[in-house]
Amino acid sequence: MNRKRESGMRFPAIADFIRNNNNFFLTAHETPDGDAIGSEIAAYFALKSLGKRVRILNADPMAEKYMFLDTDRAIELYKEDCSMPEDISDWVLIILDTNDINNIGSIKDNVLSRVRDFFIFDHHEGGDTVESANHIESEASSTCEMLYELFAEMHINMTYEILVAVYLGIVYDTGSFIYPKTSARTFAIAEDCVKNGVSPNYIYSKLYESNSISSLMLQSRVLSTLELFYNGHVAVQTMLKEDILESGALYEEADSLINIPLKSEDIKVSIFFKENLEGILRCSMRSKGNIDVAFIAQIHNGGGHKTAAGFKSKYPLEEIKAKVLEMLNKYFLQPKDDK
Ligand SMILES: [Mn+2]
Repeated sequence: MNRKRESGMRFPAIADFIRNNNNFFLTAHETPDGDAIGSEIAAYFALKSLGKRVRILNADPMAEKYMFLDTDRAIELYKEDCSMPEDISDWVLIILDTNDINNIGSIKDNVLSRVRDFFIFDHHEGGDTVESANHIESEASSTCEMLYELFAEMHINMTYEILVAVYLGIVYDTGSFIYPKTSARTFAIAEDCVKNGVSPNYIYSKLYESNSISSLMLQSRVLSTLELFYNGHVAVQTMLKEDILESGALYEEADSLINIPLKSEDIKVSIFFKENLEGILRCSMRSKGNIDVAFIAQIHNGGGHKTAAGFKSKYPLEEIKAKVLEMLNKYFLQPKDDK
């Protein structure tokens, strides 16, 4: 991306898109995380303040812990009997926190295909081939960080509701200001949020101290599946449908379990296979240092960043596990089985 400060404007295309339209749908990637929800809420209030009509429509439910951001109860879950505007051809769609239109679930066929136009606003890698209108900055820490800077450039009044959503998205996507894309501007934006009333401790408690007992039980089950490969450098955890049902937890409560193995110094890659209640198997990967896991996701029609990526598997568990482990071969001299 080019941050052309000389020309004065960094976000001319999306700013025009916002100015030139009046009716907006907002969406984000499937199983929306803190940055996806934070982005939707921040964009919702910003667009509202410009007098726009705005609806947030997601393919998957959001985790309970994010609900406090949605003070207008604006986030809707797409269902077949959802009431859609009669003038939907006068509406446009902004896709946040993903640059892959296959990653927005049922919104693709039910909203994207029916609106007049759409715009992708994102910070993930792999957007080089995106042909639609878009603004993608793969070195930004989060979509929320980019939105803050867009709204600042558009002179939008940053209310508490916008700032609290922006702050939450940044904290989530930077792992509390420690992941590689955390920059001085990330801190500058966070500082402005805190100066204007956002409480870091309150957001911490919402994000990390609001889990249910059933999610704790799910965590204990998932951690018990831990397997190590490549001389203890690659961790694999697995969650099956039964684990969700028997713990009583929600699928989205497994969100952060992939980060646990990375707390061990030796673990360089953490892989998490998780099956949802419909039996769809997803592979998520996180890595440290110079290990690129995005290429594995891209080969399987997924996406993400160098150190955080994922895809939906077409193969059964054992088969896809073998394939993914094999692809990490080039990073590790040792054989994959630690026997
Ligand atoms: Mn993000």
